Amino acid sequence: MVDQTHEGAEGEPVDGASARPGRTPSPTAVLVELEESLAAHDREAAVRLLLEAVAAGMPVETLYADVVGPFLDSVGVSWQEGRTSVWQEHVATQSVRTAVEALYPHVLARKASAERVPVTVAFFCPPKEAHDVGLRILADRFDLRGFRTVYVGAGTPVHQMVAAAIEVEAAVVCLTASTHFHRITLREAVTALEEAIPGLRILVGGAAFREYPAEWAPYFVGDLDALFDELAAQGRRSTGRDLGTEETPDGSVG
Ligand code: B12
Repeated sequence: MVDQTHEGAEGEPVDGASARPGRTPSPTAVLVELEESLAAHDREAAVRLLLEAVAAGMPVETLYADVVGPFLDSVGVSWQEGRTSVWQEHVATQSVRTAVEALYPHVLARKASAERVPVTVAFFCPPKEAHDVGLRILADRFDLRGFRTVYVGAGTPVHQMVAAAIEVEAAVVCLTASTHFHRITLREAVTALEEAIPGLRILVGGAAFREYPAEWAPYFVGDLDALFDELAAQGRRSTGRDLGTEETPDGSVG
């Protein structure tokens, strides 16, 4: 049974995790324990560990940036060096994914107390792109900041991206690519989206953009928090919710 009595970061309940009394663990301690759990192929321990870290007060953002990201990076290196096999990599990724999905109620609970940003953001991987965990985590970051998110995910055909972005009235589209090959497919997606939806803001990221040709610079995000501020300000302007134009309860403009 889910214990909903305990609280996590920002005092919000963390569904799916049992609280452990005591201090918030350090990201390094959680990372080491996660590596040990998955070296033993212990999915149950790995998922519990990640949920309990948040239940004990670690912000989801910290868990993603300082535990999950570095962990998956090291799995990638280990796989590249032949120390981790493909099935072991899959166990590690799926365990992380389970924890990320289980943390979504917590993300939504925090979102409920964030100022709503009247901007819709859609998230897609291009065709044949399977790496979607990074994009999924990114969607949580937008949720936490109050944006409306539509997460579509892995292997989306380009024409379907266009149809979805139009249907949900996305103002921003986030695309991910992990390899040079997928970055080429992404170019096709960017062209199609730009042709179909003038003014759409397109952002790219993922492992393929750790180094990238200069042509991608306009789409690349340096500082995520600065981007959130910029998009939120644009959203407020487009809906007249900027300072001085806020509607008062009696309908007049304050
Ligand atoms: C898990 C994994 C897989 C899983 C994917 C499962 C899944 N559903 O995601 C599986 C086993 C399927 C897989 C397959 C392959 N993989 Co793989 N995989 C990884 C691994 C270990 C982790 C990926 C991950 O989730 N990282 C963690 C997330 C949090 O990081 P991230 O994706 O970079 O995202 C972060 C940022 O980049 C950013 N971000 C991401 N997208 C966006 C978008 C925007 C707009 C913004 C602003 C930010 C942003 O936000 C995230 C949070 O910070 C990486 C290693 C690594 N270093 O990443 C290799 C890695 C990406 N894979 C690699 C390769 C080569 C492959 C294969 C081609 C292997 C093969 N020969 O079959 C296939 C390709 C499959 C396919 N068709 O896509 C290489 C890519 C090398 C390269 N750049 O060319 C890597 C780097 C491993 C390595 N060290 O060589 N893989």
